[in-house]
Amino acid sequence: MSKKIEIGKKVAIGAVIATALVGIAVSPAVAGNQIYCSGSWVCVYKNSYFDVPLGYRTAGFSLQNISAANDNEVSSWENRTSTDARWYTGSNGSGTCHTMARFSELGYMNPFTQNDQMSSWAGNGGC
Ligand SMILES: [Ca+2]
Repeated sequence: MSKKIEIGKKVAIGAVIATALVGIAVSPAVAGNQIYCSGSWVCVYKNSYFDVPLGYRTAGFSLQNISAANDNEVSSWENRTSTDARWYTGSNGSGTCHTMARFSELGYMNPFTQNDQMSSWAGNGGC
């Protein structure tokens, strides 16, 4: 009798773990670099898949240029704010604009049109 109860418990625990794993798989908004980008921020990284943080801003920040040291270096980003953000290939909002939608991320920026091309960004809306 007691063995049957034990087996039942193990099955129940297994089901809980399986449910948790499925939950992680279908929640891309909580991926990214949760250690660095731990607040309601827009975060950018030097390498793909949220490696080597370069900086972060809170929601709604005004248009600004990327620092000279990090200009044309960003290779992935995440927007953990509830506001759309955007970035430009040129300084001062010039060049091509790309939206960084609220609660989204891009671990691998297009190597031909986006990677290492970010020169300015803003957190007060999309393109
Ligand atoms: Ca880079």
